[in-house]
Amino acid sequence: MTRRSLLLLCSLLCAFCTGPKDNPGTLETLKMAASEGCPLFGHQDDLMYGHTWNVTKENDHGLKRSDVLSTAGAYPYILGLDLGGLEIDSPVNLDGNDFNLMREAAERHYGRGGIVTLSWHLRNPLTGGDSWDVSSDEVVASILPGGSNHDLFISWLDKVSDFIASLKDADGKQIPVIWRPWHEHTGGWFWWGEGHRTSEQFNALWRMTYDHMERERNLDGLLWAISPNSLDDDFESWKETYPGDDMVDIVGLDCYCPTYLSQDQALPKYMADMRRCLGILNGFAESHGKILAVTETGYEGLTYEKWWTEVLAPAIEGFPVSYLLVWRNTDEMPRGMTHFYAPWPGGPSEKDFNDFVSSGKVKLL
Ligand code: BMA
Repeated sequence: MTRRSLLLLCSLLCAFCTGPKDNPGTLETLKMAASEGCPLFGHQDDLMYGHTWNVTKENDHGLKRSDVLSTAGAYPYILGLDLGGLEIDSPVNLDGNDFNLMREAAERHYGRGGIVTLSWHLRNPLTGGDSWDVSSDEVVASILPGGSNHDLFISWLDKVSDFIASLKDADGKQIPVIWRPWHEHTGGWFWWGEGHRTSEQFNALWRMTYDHMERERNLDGLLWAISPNSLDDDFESWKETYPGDDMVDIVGLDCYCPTYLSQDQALPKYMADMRRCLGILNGFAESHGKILAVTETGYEGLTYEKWWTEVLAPAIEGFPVSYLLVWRNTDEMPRGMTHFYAPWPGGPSEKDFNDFVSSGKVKLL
């Protein structure tokens, strides 16, 4: 049998499955959390740095610290990490995390019983800029088969695949991960986003990524998460950029509390956006047999003390959300000490986060 007909046979077989399900343990944990109405709590870069500490800078292989742990006494269930920078052989990711320490963090977290999710803020393969470089609308076309950057991009996918394959459990087996490429594609800020390619090109991009990682590289245990961002109008249109049931396990929403509005306006808008978009995604997830998640959320700086119990909890109440992930806690943003989304000891929402956890409406590790 030729390689081409073998690939075709694999595609046909997969078309009869409801989705890529080679990660039963993690899948069942997520389904259970969704059915219990108690999402698993996630935090981006939780083990890598936090309020006034950073394992890369301190070369700390202990990997014990966590702002969530020091606030609430337990690690987050989900650890988010980002692979941006791996594609250009950088030793650190785009936020300065050493990739070897990231590997250790992923393995340590999995060893503790947690779940790892990976995103990828990759460079722009056409211009050499970053993910936010939207100066050309030809980037996706250039990496699809036949495009001038196709081979380069496949070499990038191989580097990411190598990293994922190198994540091992105590028995030397590759650990399962929630893989969330091409996130926030319904927004216009990333080169793969709305306005910078057609819907068909996006779906082809996803398929190419999926085929390469699953079929060429045979990576085990990937759960594929797609995560459109909330939109002010016509969120329903996100479905045009859904690649297909055979290539997605989790449909998640990226929805942030807007910082460009005053608090009085931002909090109600966030709650309304979350409920409206989750309602649409939930209907979709149910009819397609997929798991619902809030793949990114948060309120930068957490300046509203009761954000957890009075804003986030009611915003997701009643939806079968399997996990929710808040973004990173860093003091290294150019505009100052505001880029914090998880609680920290002494921070404004410390008590409220503990109330949120003890209410049983979210689960830590
Ligand atoms: C964004 C910001 C950036 C960061 C990127 C990838 O939302 O936090 O500072 O580089 O995520 O983590």
